[in-house]
Amino acid sequence: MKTGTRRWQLRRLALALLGCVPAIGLTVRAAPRAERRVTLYDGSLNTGTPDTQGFLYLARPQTPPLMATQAFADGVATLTTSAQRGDSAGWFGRADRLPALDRRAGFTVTFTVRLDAEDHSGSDKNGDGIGDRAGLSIIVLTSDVLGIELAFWPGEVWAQEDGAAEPPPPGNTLFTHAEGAAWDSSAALTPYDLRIQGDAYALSNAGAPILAGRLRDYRAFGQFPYTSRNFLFLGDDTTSASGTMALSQVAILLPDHGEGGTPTASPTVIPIATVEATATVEATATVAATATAETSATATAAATATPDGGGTVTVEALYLPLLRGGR
Ligand SMILES: [Ca+2]
Repeated sequence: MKTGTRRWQLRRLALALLGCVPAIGLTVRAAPRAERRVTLYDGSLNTGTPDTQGFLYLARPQTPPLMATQAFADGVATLTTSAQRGDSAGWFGRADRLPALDRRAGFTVTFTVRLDAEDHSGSDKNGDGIGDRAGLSIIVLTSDVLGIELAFWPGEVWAQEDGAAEPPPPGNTLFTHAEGAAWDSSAALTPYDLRIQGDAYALSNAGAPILAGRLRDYRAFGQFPYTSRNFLFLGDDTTSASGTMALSQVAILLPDHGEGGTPTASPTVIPIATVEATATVEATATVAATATAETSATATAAATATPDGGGTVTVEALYLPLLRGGR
């Protein structure tokens, strides 16, 4: 290779790495990783709340009547449980829209949220003086069930610990405050990237790291959703905290193997232990004849949630097992 050619190529490589020119034609280059984007919610489409796109909205009161609400205006969806702490409510990624969340291949959940209010006072479950619940949480569970639940407070984002059981006794660690980082989640609608790769997660904002740690195994909880595969939730999943959040987009970025923008439907497997609570539903005719009870339950959730064009549906048999009732 002529020296001049090599010099030109090195210069081009440097520019390519800086993003100034395409890296085409180089013998050595940082190959751009093909990525596909599965959009689950894009508020700018102005269709309404996330349950008009890739999510289900489910809510339940600890003590009726339910006061949690979702709303939509100007491209932004809002969800509030602030009126009644015992209410749980949130958006569940639809099983027929979620791609397989393969942690070995790696994927990124990108979401844009703002925390407008949050109260977790009195939520210390293990007596260490630190609250263990949050009014806004995101749960991501991969195709082999390992995953991460991140909790948002106005000044901190932190991870839920796993373990064999919940406290008490105080030595139990399941669903207690684990690693956290100071972070202002209330200042503005903020885009987050939650990268899942191998055994680890990493949360960042515009490339700046916020929090990272190991993936957790929450299966000791023993029921939906923590024993599910390919699961995504945003909202308030506890009766021990409340919050108000704004959400404008959610998408999943994953390696492109030629699927294009249409995700492959991946069944969400809910263990038998949770099926009994949801098996009374009636929409099994809408799923394949070979559907298992757990698939029926998921499909029914979708079918039941939109009978009247988007109104809030609170079907006891449906939502009862979906959140951490009584916690
Ligand atoms: Ca709550």
